[in-house]
Amino acid sequence: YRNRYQSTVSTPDSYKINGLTYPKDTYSNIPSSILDKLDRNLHLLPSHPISILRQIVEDHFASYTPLVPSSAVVSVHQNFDELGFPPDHPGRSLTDSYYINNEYMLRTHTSAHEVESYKKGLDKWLLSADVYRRDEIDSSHYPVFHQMEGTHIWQNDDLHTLPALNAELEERLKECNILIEDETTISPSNPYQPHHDPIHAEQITKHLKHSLNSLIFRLFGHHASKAGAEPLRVRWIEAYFPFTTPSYEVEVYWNGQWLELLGCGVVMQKTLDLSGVSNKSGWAFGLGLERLSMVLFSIPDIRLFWTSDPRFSTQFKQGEISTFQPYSKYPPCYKDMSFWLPTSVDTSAKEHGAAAAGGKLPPGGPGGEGRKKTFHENDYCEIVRDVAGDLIESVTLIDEFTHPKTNRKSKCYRLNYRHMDRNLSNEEVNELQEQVQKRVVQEMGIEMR
Ligand code: FA5
Ligand code: MG
Repeated sequence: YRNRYQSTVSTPDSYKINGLTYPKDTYSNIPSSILDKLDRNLHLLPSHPISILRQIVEDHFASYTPLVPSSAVVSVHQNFDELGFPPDHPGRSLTDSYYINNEYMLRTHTSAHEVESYKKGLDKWLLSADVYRRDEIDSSHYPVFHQMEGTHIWQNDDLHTLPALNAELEERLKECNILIEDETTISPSNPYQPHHDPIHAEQITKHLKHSLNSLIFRLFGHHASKAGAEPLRVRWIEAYFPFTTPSYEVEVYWNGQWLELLGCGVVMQKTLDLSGVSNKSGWAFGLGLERLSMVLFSIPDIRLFWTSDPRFSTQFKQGEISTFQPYSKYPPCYKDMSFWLPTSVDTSAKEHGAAAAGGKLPPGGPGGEGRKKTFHENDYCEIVRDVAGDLIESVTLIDEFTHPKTNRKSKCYRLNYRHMDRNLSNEEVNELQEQVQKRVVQEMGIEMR
């Protein structure tokens, strides 16, 4: 899948992305392993599962305009400020997001394009793109993934004409062995917006739920045909986003646990005002294409989307949801790593709070000391990824300990390595583990036990 030329270049002083040069500063925190992904565009490769799913969703919402933004670089303003993220929101932190510099970043969600898309005057649109987040490591999390944003807004004067939609779909879902659980309510913690007529807000919410439930029907409707299959459980839960209220998330029960597929809600008036469409209201959703593909195509590990093994890529056909036939799964190899955290810090207070407040530097500076002194799991995981690439399957905290006398804290992580396409030798894994050790000692100021 690799493109013939690499349009992304990192020098010590700047990033060159899509022909534009961005000077680096103390915010810059994008490793080359992430920059390499900027040219991949899995969502645009015709017979890649991510793209197959994108096309099916676009078919389903046939009257919505499909949009594809040209670059993953957005301003911090677009990604956070325009959407009403408060200055101390943890998502802004350098431990959670990839910054080009203090003004630009790799988008963390497709919602970063909401305002510019409403500004185009479109009332119904879908937008698919790669998004970037520093995150934990396991089979359903990857630092690059793909989202699809969908919205539908109406002139306020037209809202009374919204059709009542739900009854028949519920029946059809039941016939297909799909159980939709929804116990969400409107409450002070998940309210309608004050300027909305509650009747209209309820209609928009119903239209949103209907639209997404009918997408679920379209995608999972074949479920019933599998004789004796357990019902597919889908649930709506209340959520919070700074740019919607009421807000919801949809989860599906898969492989013994609830897997979050999407977030959504009724668009905040402030966002619409900023977009020059104050006279409109409506809904928006953002769905994780990998998560949904994993369930639909039975893809067990999120890293498989990035493999160039033809045994993966030749299995899928445009327009078709097929069951992934695993080629033999190679054995995992795990290694534990125990270390003392740097002594001078209180990790608990900073774990989710080292935010880049209002576009200003967090205390201690993002790249230098502040980072060395405060242990954050995302920093640890990123070094692991940087060394091991897709050979790392999961990183799990298995033990924590505070020395009763010295008060020093230690952590033990289990690093589970597995190659998707072949066996890994013990020597290879030892070498990776040693490299990780060396780098975390150097870069994070921790001490091996
Ligand atoms: C958002 O990103 C919101 N922008 C969604 C939204 C849009 C809400 C419009 C309201 C209106 P969230 O952070 O929950 O929300 O991510 C949305 C989806 O992306 C998740 O439900 C999940 O399916 C997927 N996702 C999140 N993190 C990862 C990850 N590390 N790897 C793979 N998929 C992920
Ligand atoms: Mg979420």
